[in-house]
Amino acid sequence: MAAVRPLRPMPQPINTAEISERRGRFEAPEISLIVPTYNERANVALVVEKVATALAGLRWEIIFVDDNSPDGTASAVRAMGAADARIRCIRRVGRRGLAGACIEGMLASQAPFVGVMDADLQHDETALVPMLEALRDGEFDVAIGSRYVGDGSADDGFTKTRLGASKLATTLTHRMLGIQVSDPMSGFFMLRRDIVDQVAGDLAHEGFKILADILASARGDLRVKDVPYGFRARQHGESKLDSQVAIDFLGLLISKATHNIMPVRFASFLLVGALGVGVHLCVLKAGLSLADMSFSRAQIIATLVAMTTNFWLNNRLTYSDSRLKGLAAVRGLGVFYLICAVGALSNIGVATWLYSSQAHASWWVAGFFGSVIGAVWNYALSSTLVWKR
Ligand SMILES: Nc1nc2c(ncn2[C@@H]2O[C@H](COP(=O)(O)OP(=O)(O)OP(=O)(O)O)[C@@H](O)[C@H]2O)c(=O)[nH]1
Ligand SMILES: [Mg+2]
Repeated sequence: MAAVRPLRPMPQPINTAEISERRGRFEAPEISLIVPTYNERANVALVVEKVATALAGLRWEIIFVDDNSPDGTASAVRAMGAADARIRCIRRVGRRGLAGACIEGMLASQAPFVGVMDADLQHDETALVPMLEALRDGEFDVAIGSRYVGDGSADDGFTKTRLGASKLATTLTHRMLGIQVSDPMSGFFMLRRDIVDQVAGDLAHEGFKILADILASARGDLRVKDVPYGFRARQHGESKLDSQVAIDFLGLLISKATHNIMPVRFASFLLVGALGVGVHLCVLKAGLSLADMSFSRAQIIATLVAMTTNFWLNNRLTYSDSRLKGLAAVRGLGVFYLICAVGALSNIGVATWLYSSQAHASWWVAGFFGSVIGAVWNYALSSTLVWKR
């Protein structure tokens, strides 16, 4: 039998020794520290200074991943990189998101160990060496900077409300994802680079909680070392934490609890939809009781208000990375009304058929599947026609 001719010439094995001989010797770093930034110009030089002191004598690099900050963070980083090749900047244009930025930074690393740290100096850089030591001898896969174990504390960095929210999020993560680490909400951690390669395809790019996602995606297979540290107050600039982070987090929990069957964005879309049902009922009640309207008039107004609220919330939260503004938002709202109207018709059509004498489904099965069809339709078409993803 004739040998199959390869479509492309077979690649020659890479001779790394020859390459370093030809180009001069540059040893790869042992650790890459990924620092996501958005409007952190005033902090980046301080981060480099503190990290350089903490990691003195080690082979390190810092990769800042900046989402095109309007304050010029990326150019500040590049200016530092011009004088020190250990400082690099990935500038992402037209995209936003802390988790996505961390994933890209980690995948751009050449080092066997990658760490993630915020740019606002809330994380204590002196914990980096103990983290690295925990990983080096192979006893642990992940080292987590923890505020809730041993000498760790969150007192300086959190208000009482923020501490309460962080503890609630931790409990939800423990219960829903079965992750039993002390601080799964931590944005300060280090792990082996090859673990990132293994789970990268399962990680959600939306949201803030990349560590919880990595632990959930590895399905409990990682050996974790807690490294206590004191969480500090933000040095300069403003927090980027807002209501979108909360909805992204709930979306992530639902997505991971369903083993990625439900995408994070769809989970957020459903959460917004659930809020819309609440809005609908409140407006309906107000129309009937306060304005003395007929049921059908109150129902029409409630439907329009709920659809408009849903559009606004989805535009701010679910699709914040492709948010529509001005005329594009008005056009988007019109298309959203149309999609929802067809979604409602398909919901009613499917449910009625299931409940009919041909299909014999019980009322709740018919109602449930009708709603699922309507929700999937609304999501699929909104994603492609309104927010054009
Ligand atoms: N690349 C990128 N970085 C981001 C984005 N949002 C936040 N960051 C960075 O992520 C880090 C954490 O953000 P913070 O706003 O400090 O959030 P936090 O620490 O959870 O909240 P605070 O305790 O209120 O500071 C900071 O270095 C931010 O600059 C984003 O959309 N893209
Ligand atoms: Mg912060």
